[in-house]
Amino acid sequence: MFDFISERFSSLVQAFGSNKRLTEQNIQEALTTITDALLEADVPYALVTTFVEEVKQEAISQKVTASVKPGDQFIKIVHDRIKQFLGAQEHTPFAIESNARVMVLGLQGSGKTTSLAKLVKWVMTQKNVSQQQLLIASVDYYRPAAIDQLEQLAKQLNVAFYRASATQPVAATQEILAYAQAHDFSALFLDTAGRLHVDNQMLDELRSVVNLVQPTHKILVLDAMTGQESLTVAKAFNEAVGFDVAILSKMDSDTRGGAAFSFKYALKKPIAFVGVGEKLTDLELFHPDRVAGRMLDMGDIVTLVEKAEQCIKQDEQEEMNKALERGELTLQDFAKQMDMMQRIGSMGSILKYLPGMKEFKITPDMLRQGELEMKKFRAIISSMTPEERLQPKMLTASRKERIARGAGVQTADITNLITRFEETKQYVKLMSKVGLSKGFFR
Ligand SMILES: Nc1nc2c(ncn2[C@@H]2O[C@H](COP(=O)(O)OP(=O)(O)O)[C@@H](O)[C@H]2O)c(=O)[nH]1
Ligand SMILES: [Mg+2]
Repeated sequence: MFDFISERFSSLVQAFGSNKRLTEQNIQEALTTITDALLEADVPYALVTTFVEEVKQEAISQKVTASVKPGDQFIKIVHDRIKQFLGAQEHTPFAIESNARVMVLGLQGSGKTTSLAKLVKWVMTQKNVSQQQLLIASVDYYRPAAIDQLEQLAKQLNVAFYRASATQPVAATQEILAYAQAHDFSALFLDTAGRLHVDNQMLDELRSVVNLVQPTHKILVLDAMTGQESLTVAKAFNEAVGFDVAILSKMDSDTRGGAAFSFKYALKKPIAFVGVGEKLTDLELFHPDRVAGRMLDMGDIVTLVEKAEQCIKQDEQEEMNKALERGELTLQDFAKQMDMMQRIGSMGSILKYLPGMKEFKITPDMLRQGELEMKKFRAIISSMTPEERLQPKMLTASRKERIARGAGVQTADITNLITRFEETKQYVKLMSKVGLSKGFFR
């Protein structure tokens, strides 16, 4: 998510390895690195200067050079400053109370419709929320088929969807509100129309809809890929209709992270969530402290574990834990594990949450190889009979040939799978012996 910034910043962490002595010169060099990284990440110039000046002042005032572990302390100053720039100490709690009316605003293509659906999915994972009480609707009559897109998503979510018979935003809004009230829905999620650029007709339309709905949550959706430009867009929306929090979409793309870095400071409003993919589960709460850690390539295990919990059902997790504790992993479990991994995200996206990964220099090619291998393994296992999955020993040459044909791979791939599987099994056995295996991600 913050690859770009963290690639530059991780050199800082390395250069200031814990006991390194700080001099005026290497502090100045570090500040230059920070300046360059932020400018390249498309953070506005004035903001970069402010940030760097604050880091410098603090470094001087704390007499970093005299402390025991000056390197660590300097990195901590940078970390804390980033955290402060990104928002408060903690993330902004986001909750849907009863009688909530949630509206998303933003330009066309910014990710409003997708983010609205992701948000509903997220709300459904919260305690005290009954899925039956949620209603999804849209007043996007600008983009053809926009409402169909949302209806599809509502179906996937298995949440009620209402299509107004009017095709004019204000009349449709009235209908939707009446419907929500008549059927006792406790939360309404309303999608709105955008335009390619900020435009008065859109803002007028939004104002009238907002006046009618009196939303409890006005959420601005911004495309992180548009960099600095997104700050200008946010300001325009803020002046015209106002908003409470933002969702920054497409943080998984090769965005340089500048928009996320600058948002809170420039708009004085928090980012509540970031979108990290096209799937409905690809929405993360925005935690300034975790993000600061990621920018410095310190990893973000907490988010990874949360992601795993969201994508993997409790009973699946427990079943896997049991298999692991017994130390009796079968190929079936192995396939299941790969399947669980896949649901959390691609290998590349998972690695991004682990600390110090930049140092390993994992190339896109290595990731492709890994993904390919996993795909092959899954195909091979699904071409096996249930007995073969339980007892790989029975895989004779002729069976291997049959499976290879079925899975569209070479027999060597099957041998490779068995080797990997045996290694994993030995490892798991060892772990369960020393009592370390507490499951997949714990
Ligand atoms: N990779 C990625 N794509 C996204 C994300 N959010 C939205 N998109 C894609 O961006 C495009 C526009 O999204 P949509 O919700 O239709 O935008 P809207 O016009 O504002 O409603 C769609 O193809 C989405 O799949 C995200 O977080 N990551
Ligand atoms: Mg839309």
